[in-house]
Amino acid sequence: MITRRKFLKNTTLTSALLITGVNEAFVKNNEKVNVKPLVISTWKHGLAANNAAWKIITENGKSIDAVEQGVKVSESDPEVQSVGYGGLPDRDGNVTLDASIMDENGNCGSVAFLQHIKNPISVARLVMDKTPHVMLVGEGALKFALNNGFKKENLLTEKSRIEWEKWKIKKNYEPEKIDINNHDTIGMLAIDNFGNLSGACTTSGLAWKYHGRVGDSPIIGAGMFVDNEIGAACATGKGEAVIKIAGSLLIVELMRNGKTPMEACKEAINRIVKKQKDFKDFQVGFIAINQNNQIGAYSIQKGFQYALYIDGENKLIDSDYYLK
Ligand code: SD4
Repeated sequence: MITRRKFLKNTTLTSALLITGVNEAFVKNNEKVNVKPLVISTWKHGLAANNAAWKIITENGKSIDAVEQGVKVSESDPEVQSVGYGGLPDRDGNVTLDASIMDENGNCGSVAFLQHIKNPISVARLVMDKTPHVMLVGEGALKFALNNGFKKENLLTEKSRIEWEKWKIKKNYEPEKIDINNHDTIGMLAIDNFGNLSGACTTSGLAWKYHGRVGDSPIIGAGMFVDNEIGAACATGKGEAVIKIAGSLLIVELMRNGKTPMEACKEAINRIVKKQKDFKDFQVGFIAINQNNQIGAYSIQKGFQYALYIDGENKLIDSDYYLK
């Protein structure tokens, strides 16, 4: 007889299969049994980020350290033009970054509209660990980073500068319509060997945005949210659309009310579809996990991918989507 596990191994991995509860943990006398660690993150560059996070998880590290170190890989990679160093600038040519992080105890930190710092996620972590606040923005966030030993750097790479120059000529400085191609934030969720959940989200935001624009990624509850009792979620795509429905909090609350991560991600996308008439013109994707080791992912448009590291394997998976 073919076991479910073998069947899954022999079958092309689709998100539809992954949500059926492949990795069930259960709670017995308040202790988690069969906890399976996992790392999940958005887009293809999530694969490299997952590797760094997984290393920490396998060394019995904490999920909060795993997600921080994981997304730092994308932030530091100049080829990833949607996150950190090398990110595409705003319409005035400034690379401005947003990031947030949240741990299993509900502690969180974020930075928004931060310039000149390559790894905003670590500044967000420091806001969480070292200040009585949750969020620092702009000049204040930069000052805080510099006071804590971060280096001021030019984040605009030659490649991104050239793209910006081309955009300026082509678009005549007209505000860009947010389309389905000009973003690729990394959001990452992880469960460690102790069954604890954490999340991180970091981005250079939408390319050619207005100077000073802040998206969903640093907004706790919009771009990312963690509740260790229930699960965690994060978002990618048009931040304005995600903020309007408080997307990540919505997903966690739907899971609290009994939805699986997949059902919850779908319902959040349905909410956008129902309330935002121009939904066909942009992309939003969500990923989510719960305390039963189930995962979910769903987007408006075709093309959203996520990277899942579980059972010692790191895979890129096509998300299911609304507009078929
Ligand atoms: C933002 N959500 O700033 C981010 C952009 C992005 O995948 O996701 N992209 O609106």
